[in-house]
Amino acid sequence: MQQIKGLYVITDRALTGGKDVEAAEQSLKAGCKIIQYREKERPYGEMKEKALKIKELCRPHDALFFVNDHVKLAVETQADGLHLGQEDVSFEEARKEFDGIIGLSASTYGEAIKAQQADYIGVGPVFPTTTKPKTACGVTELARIVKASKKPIIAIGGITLENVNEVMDAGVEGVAVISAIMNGNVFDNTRKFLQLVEVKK
Ligand code: TZP
Ligand code: MG
Repeated sequence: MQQIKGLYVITDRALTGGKDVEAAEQSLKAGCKIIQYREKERPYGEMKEKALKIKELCRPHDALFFVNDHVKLAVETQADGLHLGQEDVSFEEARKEFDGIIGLSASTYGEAIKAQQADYIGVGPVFPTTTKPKTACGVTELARIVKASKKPIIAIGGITLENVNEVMDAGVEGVAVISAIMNGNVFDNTRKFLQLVEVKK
């Protein structure tokens, strides 16, 4: 199983004015090696079409393609990975149908300890963020989770170019970013994040 580390970029249809596939392409061109297609509202057919496009874009860039929430979509697009939240189908149920990488979300120490069957754990929000209005755990708690976890931790939530060094210093394997990459010039934002994340890896 490929290691999940470094910069993990997540699409957002609203922030990109519906151009989430194009945004994914820009991020891949800038060097991002992990992309997650995150969509919670559109019809299945549209999601599948976009997911397949992003997956195809990943191939020449040797990047991993992840699907958020939807087990069926991950199976049918033969995604490299699937990411599940606390409210989604359980890891065990998903594993019966999907044999790729499975990541789980945790927002607290307790949730992270319970999620140790996952291939990696997405911990956050680390900082307050409008993308997911939930209590932020902070960097100190993040570092405590990293120490206790046997599985790689990917930090998420409110991560920006200004705080990414501090987050990496907590010992995480990588950082997942939505708004600080999807707002504005996706290519430039990705480049800037990679410059900071790569040296800390
Ligand atoms: N899970 C925890 S925080 C978060 C998710 C999906 C949102 C991250 O988005 P942003 O815009 O990078 O804060
Ligand atoms: Mg989810």
